[in-house]
Amino acid sequence: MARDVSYITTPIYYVNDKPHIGHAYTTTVCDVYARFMRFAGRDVFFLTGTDEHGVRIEKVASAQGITPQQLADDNAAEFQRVLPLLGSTNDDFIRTTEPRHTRQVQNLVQKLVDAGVVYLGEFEGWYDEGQEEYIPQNKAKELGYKSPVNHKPLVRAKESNYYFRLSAFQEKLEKLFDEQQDFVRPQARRNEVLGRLREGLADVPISRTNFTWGVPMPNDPKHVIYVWIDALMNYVTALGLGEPDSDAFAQRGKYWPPDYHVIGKEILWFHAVIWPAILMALDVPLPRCIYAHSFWIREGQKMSKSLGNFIDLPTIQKYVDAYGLDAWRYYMATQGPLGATDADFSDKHFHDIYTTDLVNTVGNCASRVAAMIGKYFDGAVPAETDGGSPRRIADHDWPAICQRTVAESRAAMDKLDLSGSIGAAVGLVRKIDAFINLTEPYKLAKDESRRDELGAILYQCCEALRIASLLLWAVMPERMEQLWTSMNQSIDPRAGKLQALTSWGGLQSGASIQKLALFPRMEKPSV
Ligand code: ME8
Repeated sequence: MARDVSYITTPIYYVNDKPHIGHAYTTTVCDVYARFMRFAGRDVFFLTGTDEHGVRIEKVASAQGITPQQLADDNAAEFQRVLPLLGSTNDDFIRTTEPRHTRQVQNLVQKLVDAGVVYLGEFEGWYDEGQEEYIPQNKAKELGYKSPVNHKPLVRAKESNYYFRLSAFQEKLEKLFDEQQDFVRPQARRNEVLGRLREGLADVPISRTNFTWGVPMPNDPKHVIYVWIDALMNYVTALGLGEPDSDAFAQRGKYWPPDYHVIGKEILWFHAVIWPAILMALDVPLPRCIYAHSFWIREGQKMSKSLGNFIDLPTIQKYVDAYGLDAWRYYMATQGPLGATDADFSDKHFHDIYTTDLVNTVGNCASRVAAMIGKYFDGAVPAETDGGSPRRIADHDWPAICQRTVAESRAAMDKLDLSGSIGAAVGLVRKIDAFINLTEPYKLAKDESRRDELGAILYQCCEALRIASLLLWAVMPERMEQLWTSMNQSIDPRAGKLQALTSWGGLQSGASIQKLALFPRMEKPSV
């Protein structure tokens, strides 16, 4: 059912690390969706933030000789500084050390205690210190008692902990996966989670006593709430769901539940199993979809700090400086790993996509159309109509072609199929190019008796280009706004009028058009 509000979230990023392509990617995916949906008239809330608690942060801070709060403050500021550089239009930035968050986490955990789904128990098991995660006995054996992530030995740990009664949600979760086939996407990730779910669920410890950097357990402060529980709750605390009397809830409560929690595949279990169980226990509606993307790899190799091949912020900056922010966003959104397989980032691929799609297609079409209108009509958009209705030239029903493209682009974006949505718009630009090649306006221009036809062709090209540019705005806002300026179009995407603006005929004949170089041709990869 169509909703007039939308909520989309990134994972909240750990402050033990500096921003890199992984963070930039997830943020850009959410941003493109948020911008598109706002333009389409939805009231959107886009959330990102930082995950600041846990033993990992405590350790990194102590190694640097600073307090965990200092480390969190410095790195959260860095994440916040980077967001505008990526063109992010997030509506809030939540930090898990903020009182608004910690207060609500305590309220929510207390509710879980009151509901009988959190209890105090004793536990002994194999613990991965790097991931702060217990590994089940059979899995630990399979892994040779080593961390699957950093390959350090697992340690035998014993704790008196608060437990979340995850086992009580086995049936409900299976039913959820069954009834809501799209709850986890893509399909391959859903199948993996479902497979593991069917192996059976054990209760999970949700408190720790071996360190202090976290939210204290309500009424038992020697226990600190496990960082993952604290972190997952950011999605509801930002909207005030843990304080129903708050202003935050009055203003933002309407945004729940989210359309998408966009995450990386490595954190799917927490989001697809533990989080819905917590929400069920709290009697809060579930998200529409947990979308677990795959990873960027680089030149065919996994990115890692030890290989020194991580695409870090200075590298991202180099691409942005050389090709422009919009080209960076375009590459992220259309070539990224939203599907079930990893995506390879390479200099050459980046350059090729920039050249093929942006220089040779979008940029070239815009300058070609503007140049012809400049040359044959003194830069004023010619008239299309022939006795009141659009002319049909070379069997092209442009209003229908554009309408179909808009519907396709919109439907794909709704499914978070960014490359499908953007690809539909770029496909429209390709159709314009093909139409020019077919009708050869430069030849018609020599025949004065066919001037009306020439005018109609160029009107149709320009109008279809305007419609394509509206669909491309979410991914490439700066350049599309430049294009609108060159077409004398005053468009405010915040007004949410995408549908009305994309109806055929929005471009007035007589409007003056200027030629511009939207995407300058670049020599070989310059990064
Ligand atoms: O996991 N390619 O935080 P984090 C694509 N705090 N995306 C990547 C990537 C890559 N090579 N590497 C990382 C956390 N990512 C937790 C989340 S949410 C309640 C708590 C992305 O700083 C990916 O989206 O490690 C992943 O989920 C996120 O960066 C990890 O961020």
